[in-house]
Amino acid sequence: MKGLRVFLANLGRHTFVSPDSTPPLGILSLAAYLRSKLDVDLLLMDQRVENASVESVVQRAADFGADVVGLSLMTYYASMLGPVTQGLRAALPKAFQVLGGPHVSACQEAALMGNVADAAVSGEGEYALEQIIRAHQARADLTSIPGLLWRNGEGAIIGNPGAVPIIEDLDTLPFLAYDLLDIRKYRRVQSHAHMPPRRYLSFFSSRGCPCKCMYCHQVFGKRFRAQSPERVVAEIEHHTKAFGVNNIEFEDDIFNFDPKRVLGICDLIAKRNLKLRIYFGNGLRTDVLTEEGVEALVGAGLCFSAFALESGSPRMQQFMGKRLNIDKFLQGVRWATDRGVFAHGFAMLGFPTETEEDMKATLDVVLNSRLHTAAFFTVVPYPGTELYAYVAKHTPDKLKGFASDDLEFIRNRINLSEVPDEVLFRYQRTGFRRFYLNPSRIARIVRDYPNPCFLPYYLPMFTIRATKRLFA
Ligand code: B12
Ligand code: SF4
Repeated sequence: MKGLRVFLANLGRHTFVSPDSTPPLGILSLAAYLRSKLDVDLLLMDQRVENASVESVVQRAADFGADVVGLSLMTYYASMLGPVTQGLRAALPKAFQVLGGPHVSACQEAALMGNVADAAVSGEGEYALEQIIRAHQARADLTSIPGLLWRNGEGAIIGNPGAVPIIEDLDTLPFLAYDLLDIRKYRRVQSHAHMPPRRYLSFFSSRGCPCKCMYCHQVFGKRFRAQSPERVVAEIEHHTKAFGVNNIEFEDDIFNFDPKRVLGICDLIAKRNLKLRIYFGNGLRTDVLTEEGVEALVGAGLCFSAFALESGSPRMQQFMGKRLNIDKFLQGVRWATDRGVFAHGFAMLGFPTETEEDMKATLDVVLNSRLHTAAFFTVVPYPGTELYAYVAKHTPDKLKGFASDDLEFIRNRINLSEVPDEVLFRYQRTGFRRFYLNPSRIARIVRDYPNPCFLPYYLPMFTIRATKRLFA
């Protein structure tokens, strides 16, 4: 195979409401894998970090002369698929267009509706994309690629039997193709860790999460698979040295699921004297966190972590399937903050069946915790989740006029709970206000914020959060 041109784009925009942008680990992993297996020329584009228009995406692919275009996206950006794929079809009529990422995993064959892409891959894309490219090059048909969704000559959407194969041994994956990305662009925008702009790299060291939260998409399945400490640290060392960066963020769903692995990673970071500053934008799970693990992570450079409580009501914990032990949550946050880690909390209000008492319990836990910052979200049902199926079955009227592929989606004010709208949104406003307008919390933010010299940059962000929904 020679000279095939593969253009991979992460679709998205960063907006005032969602200002964060992180390196697109999906296409970075696909690119690394493809070049280890095939002789291909690769061009990567992150529309989100560039805030580029649909026309720019098409133009970039056309200028490159792409033979294969891979588009990665969340459902949030699905309304872009029609214009992007039609634009690509007009500019590059022969290019094979394939969709992937969380949107396809959540929406399956529906991801191919309303656009002209040729195929879509649900779940992990490495093996499947390799096979698609090989088939495209050999002009072979696509019927033998397990689990592939594709459009036949008559335009019908076909789902091949079987499942898209997953990578069993994540140590076999080549290092992320960071050399194909201009990482300087990411220091100009907010990262997932809600820290001021700075030079950093993101990593994803495990796939699959055995937990059963009803609002989650579970892109990587239920079985936890992880890279070994040696593989994780070798990749970190390679990239941080190559780019002269010491800030790293992990995006894993449940990084600390295996406490021994955590200790192994920290031990190697210490032995290699990597002098890292480590951030968990997506969080550490508190019911499998150990004090020894926190101690080791702090020794390895941990300075920021998110902690997802979601609800302070034990009844809601059972209902939503998260089943977090609330005392362990508070203890985990304390272990971290006692050692100087800056802690950000996630809370959700407004689950189906949720009462005012449940909401009060959530506010009580968050307000009385040692978290430095927190976000109170209202619950939104995303298609493809168990939560969405529950709402569609029990209260279908609540889904009327609700478009999850809309860029304004995040502003949707849906109320799935038992309480009237004004009560739900009052709890959200009160949560933000009481949390942030607390002098001792403000003092702790100032004391513990990683990189204190950046605090002045943080003030506008803090003000936005402190006043969020305050006047709505
Ligand atoms: C980092 C992250 C973000 C970043 C941005 C990510 C980005 N680069 O664009 C930020 C913090 C901005 C973010 C925001 C949100 N996020 Co987010 N985020 C993540 C997180 C934690 C990690 C993503 C990642 O790096 N994964 C690792 C890589 C390797 O996986 P991957 O990208 O999925 O790629 C693999 C496959 O999907 C596939 N693949 C990917 N692309 C392609 C392309 C082709 C052509 C092919 C064939 C295959 C393929 O192959 C890859 C390798 O196997 C995921 C959780 C998760 N488990 O992935 C949630 C996740 C993607 N987010 C999610 C959600 C819901 C959101 C929000 C809407 C949350 C909210 N309510 O605010 C917002 C969106 C707001 C907005 N304005 O965009 C959902 C997406 C659900 C969906 N249906 O789209 C996820 C899956 C979380 C979950 N478990 O429910 N997020
Ligand atoms: S712990 Fe996180 S990744 Fe796992 S099911 Fe719950 S929300 Fe999803």
